[in-house]
Amino acid sequence: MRILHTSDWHLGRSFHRVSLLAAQREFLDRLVATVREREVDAVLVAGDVYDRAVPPLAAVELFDDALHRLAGLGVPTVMISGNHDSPRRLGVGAGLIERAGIHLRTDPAGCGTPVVLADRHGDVAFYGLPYLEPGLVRETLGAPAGGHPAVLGAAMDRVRADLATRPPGTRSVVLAHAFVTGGAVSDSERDITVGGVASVPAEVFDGVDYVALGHLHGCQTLTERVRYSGSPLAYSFSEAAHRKSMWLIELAADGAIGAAERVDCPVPRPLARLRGRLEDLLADPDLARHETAWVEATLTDPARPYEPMARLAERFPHVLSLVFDPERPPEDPLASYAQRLRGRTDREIAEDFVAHVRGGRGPDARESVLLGDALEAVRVEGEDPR
Ligand SMILES: [Mn+2]
Repeated sequence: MRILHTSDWHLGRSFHRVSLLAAQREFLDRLVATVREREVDAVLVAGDVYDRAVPPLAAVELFDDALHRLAGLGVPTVMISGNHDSPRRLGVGAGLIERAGIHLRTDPAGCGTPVVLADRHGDVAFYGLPYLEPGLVRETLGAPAGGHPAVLGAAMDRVRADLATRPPGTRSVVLAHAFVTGGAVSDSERDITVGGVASVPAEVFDGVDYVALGHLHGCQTLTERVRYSGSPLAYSFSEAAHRKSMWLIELAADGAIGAAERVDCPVPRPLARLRGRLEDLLADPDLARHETAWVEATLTDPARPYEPMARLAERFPHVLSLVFDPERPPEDPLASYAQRLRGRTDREIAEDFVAHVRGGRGPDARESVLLGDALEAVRVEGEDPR
């Protein structure tokens, strides 16, 4: 069975101030063409269909168009909600859409109920595990604890229990939206840390033939059977070196991965991260190849130059982002604010702030828990507004 695995469309997202709607439409054209030309048997979309819980109308219309085109191909599609989607909003109409062969799984209670497709070698059971927000789904899944490993483990127990009741030789595929340990992050994923832990070990998925992951935006292979497709477009400058693609997976008769091929996504415009003094960036002939790129420039001038954005735009008309990182002597105490925050969690920054305003006395254990709860509440609210 030939499977096309994609995720993290983030329909409606823009790149700095540029709308990506046309680029997202072009990606969907490539998806549809690939399904047709490569005779794909099943399409998998592993979450983050939309960028926001309440997406803009143009994004909803683009999704509607994608659904019609996928249904028109007559190729079954399995989709799950990601941490950026509102599962309840995305799930509206799922019962009706199912009749068109598009299986949209947004309810954690359905984790153990697969979509069963068949080829000449027998059945393949597809289990769609929507993004599982521990605090919201722990009870539903009867998980023994509240973190990501416990709730995803409980969902996978349901998958394995259902699989055990199926005819021997039934192949299995899981779709999940999670941060699996060992995966590489970029700047455009929203943090899902709960109780200090964001990731789950890959072993949580033991017992199934293929795991189609979403959440991390770089295409990556954790094991032969556990892969991220990554997002179809770069959503931050940290992805400048990514090659954006979909996985075309050949699931063999015995459940082995017969072949795994990367199908490239269209690139609307390359990205470039430039660094140096303004006058050098404007003069360096080596940078000519970036003149048509979307540019992030980090200026290292010791003093902030006059109107840097306008001057950069004369050479790089698609410059979108400007960062100041002035060169200073190594022992200079005036290291920039951004430098001091780099690589630190929101919680560490908040705890330092408390220490700063209280003359060096940081939060005690109780206050620290309160801070953690408050940060988590804000995060969950942002994901699932009622
Ligand atoms: Mn995402």
